Amino acid sequence: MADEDEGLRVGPPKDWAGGLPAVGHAMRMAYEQMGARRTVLTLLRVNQKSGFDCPGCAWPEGEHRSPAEFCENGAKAVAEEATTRRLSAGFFADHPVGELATMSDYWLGQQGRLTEPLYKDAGSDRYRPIGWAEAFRIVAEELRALEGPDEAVFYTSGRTSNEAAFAYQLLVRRFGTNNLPDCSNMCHESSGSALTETLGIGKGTVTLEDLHRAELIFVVGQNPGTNHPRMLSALERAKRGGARIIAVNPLPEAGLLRFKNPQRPSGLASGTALADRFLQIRLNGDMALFQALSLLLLDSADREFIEEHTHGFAEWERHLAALDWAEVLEATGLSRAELEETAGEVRGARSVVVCWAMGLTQHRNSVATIREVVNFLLLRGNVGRPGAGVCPVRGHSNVQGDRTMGIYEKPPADFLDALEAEFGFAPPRRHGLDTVEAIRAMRDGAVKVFFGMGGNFVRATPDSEVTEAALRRTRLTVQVSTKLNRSHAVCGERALILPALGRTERDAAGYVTVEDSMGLVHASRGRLGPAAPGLLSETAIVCGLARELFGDDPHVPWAEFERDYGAVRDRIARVIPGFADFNARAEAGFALPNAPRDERRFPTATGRANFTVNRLEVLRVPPGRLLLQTVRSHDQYNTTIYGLDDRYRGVKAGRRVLFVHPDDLAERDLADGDVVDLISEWPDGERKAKGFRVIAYPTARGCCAAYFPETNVLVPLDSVAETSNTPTSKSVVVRLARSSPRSRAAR
Ligand SMILES: Nc1nc2c(c(=O)[nH]1)N[C@H]1C(S)=C(S)[C@@H](COP(=O)(O)OP(=O)(O)OC[C@H]3O[C@@H](n4cnc5c(=O)[nH]c(N)nc54)[C@H](O)[C@@H]3O)O[C@H]1N2
Ligand SMILES: Nc1nc2c(c(=O)[nH]1)N[C@H]1C(S)=C(S)[C@@H](COP(=O)(O)OP(=O)(O)OC[C@H]3O[C@@H](n4cnc5c(=O)[nH]c(N)nc54)[C@H](O)[C@@H]3O)O[C@H]1N2
Ligand SMILES: [Mo]
Repeated sequence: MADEDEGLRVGPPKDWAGGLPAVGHAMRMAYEQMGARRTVLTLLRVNQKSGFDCPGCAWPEGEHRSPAEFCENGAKAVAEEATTRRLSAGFFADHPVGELATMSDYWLGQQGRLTEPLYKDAGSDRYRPIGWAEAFRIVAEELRALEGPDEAVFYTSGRTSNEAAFAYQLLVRRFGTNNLPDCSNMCHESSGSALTETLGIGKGTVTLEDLHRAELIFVVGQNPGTNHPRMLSALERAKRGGARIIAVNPLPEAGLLRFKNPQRPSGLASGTALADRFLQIRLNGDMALFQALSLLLLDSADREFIEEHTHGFAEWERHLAALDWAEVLEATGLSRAELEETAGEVRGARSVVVCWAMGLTQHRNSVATIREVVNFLLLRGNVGRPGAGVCPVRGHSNVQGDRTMGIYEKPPADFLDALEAEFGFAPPRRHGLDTVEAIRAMRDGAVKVFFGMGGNFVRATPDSEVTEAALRRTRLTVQVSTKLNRSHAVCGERALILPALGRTERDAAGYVTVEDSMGLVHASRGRLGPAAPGLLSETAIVCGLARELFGDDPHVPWAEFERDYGAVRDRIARVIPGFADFNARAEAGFALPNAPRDERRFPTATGRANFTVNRLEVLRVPPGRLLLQTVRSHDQYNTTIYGLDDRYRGVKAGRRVLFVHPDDLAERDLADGDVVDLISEWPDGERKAKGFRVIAYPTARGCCAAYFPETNVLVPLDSVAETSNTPTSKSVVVRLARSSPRSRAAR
């Protein structure tokens, strides 16, 4: 693999995000991928009423869309899909699978759109073109050859439309398994687990309007300047309305500090200071933070709300009273004064929203931490009233919708009952495998077919070496994809790549729909011509396979689904609550019912919002070690690498970097510019990622950060969050070892 880091340069980090450089940067990338005309055509249609939903993130659109709802990273996501680059006819003849497996994620992604179905036979080392009928026949053949349906897993990434997702889960359950792991298992699963138990809904409870009206907004464990840039406009608007913002993060992320809104001329010059307070917390210190704040606020509890709507308060209050301040200060790295001042701000605010993303969800105690966020909000009645509530900020543009459609390995009984009533077959009741369990099952030979609806399973998952071996052990891997990625190269004995239409492209079967992070459902309609004549939509791929597998199916009209997505929506309307009259309402868009938000009703086991007792455990790092978090750079979308810069953090032309506090460097006799290997120690052996250039960076003490997916190799498969089983990608104990400059090039 070429050393892409050769030109690596490091400068000072920025303290503001957005502004003209963001526009320029996005335009340059879009132009490189698409040329001038297409750049204008596509970027004007992102998130417009008659256009397509941005594949970038799940942040909602809002009422007043500016003519170009401009967002740098949204533009990059669009350009990546709408690129005019195509994988050439001879590409796979020239590049055997073994060679592709050595190429970087960046190189793979830059090769352009997939244009035809491809097949790698057992014993061959090359993909060759194949017809769709033949491809479906191979998948059906391998599925039928299994000893039981649970020997197959069906993964989903979060871009899949509602219609495709509904058809897909139907195919999988019709086949007979609930093995439907998804990217959510690695993402907001901890939020879903905690919120379902405590509030009775696995989603957020605020609208954009609530955010605009909030008096105090916490942004915890999230880097919106890079990952949800349009959220900055909402935060800016809230500030204009008088809101205060508290950022809780080990890193001083540019977007949290100051925002120059490219939408408003006045925003370009000086920008708006966003965070009024920056709590530079240690990794994994959030549970201690929220417990401490709650303790300080106990005397200002909303007794009426607690009495009327909640359960478990007295026990929780007793537990809090025993909180050990020394542990709080150790876990958070914050001072008591900072905590007291923050509590004072909460006390003075009539409405509080807490927003969060991966900084809260990817730790061993994530579910407990998020439960503690809920306790904190319930204490002062900050759920189910205007301007207040929980706001887990979702990642992939339709990851929330996919769950609503039944992409879930643990489907609730009432969902399965509704499917059974509608289609007249008995769906499997036994829970299926999540992402981590699916890897274990493939590793152990218990799962023999892997089907991926989008995504890049091999690179998104932890313990890269273990996971790669697991996939290579399967009989067949099938990847429904738009672009080449490493999951095509690290494959089963037989392998198929099925190229799909993207969001930006015209689809003869009609528009599709998606659900954003705040539970609004709306239509998405691509206008560009398909990247190649041979592409099928994801729904068509599902239906084509279903027809091959089930023949003339008396239960599901697959051919009709394929012709007209309206027919899929009619069925969704009858199966899933909140979708009545779906077809009539889809184009205008509508909000899904949300009991806590709409009615202050909490459909939990107790019928009330639950306070929960969570024992504080300080994550103590052994001497000499650091706690590593794996984050996104500004130029990537998960495993898709748009470019090699991380502008806001001052990094140019390279990715193998490690951000460490200067004092932690000094303690280790290391200096900015040194090259180190990262080693994670685990009972079953050490894991190593080689050759990272150290950057002296103002992160919290004892903590460090590097980019994923390069560092996934360090996260052991069995290091997961309790309950949600999410890999602990934000708290990996590592040792640094000085490395020879040569190992920089090695992977
Ligand atoms: N451009 C772009 N947009 C994206 C994505 C992308 O890759 N690129 N990915 C999409 C997806 S799938 C998702 S899930 C989201 C992810 O959105 P984010 O969650 O913003 O993504 P990360 O880069 O993982 O950033 C984690 C943030 O949490 C902080 N953090 C880490 N650990 C802790 C902790 O213990 N406590 C606190 N308080 N903070 C912590 C980190 O310093 C960092 O700021 O973005 C979505 N949008
Ligand atoms: N260490 C570490 N690991 C992590 C994380 C972390 O913070 N740290 N974050 C986790 C999170 S939050 C997530 S969500 C996962 C992401 O996991 P995934 O969703 O599996 O990964 P992506 O990189 O988003 O998938 C990119 C691929 O999707 C395909 N694709 C893009 N658009 C489409 C489309 O419209 N249709 C189809 N069929 N395919 C398409 C392209 O081929 C592209 O290569 O990674 C997780 N892994
Ligand atoms: Mo995600």
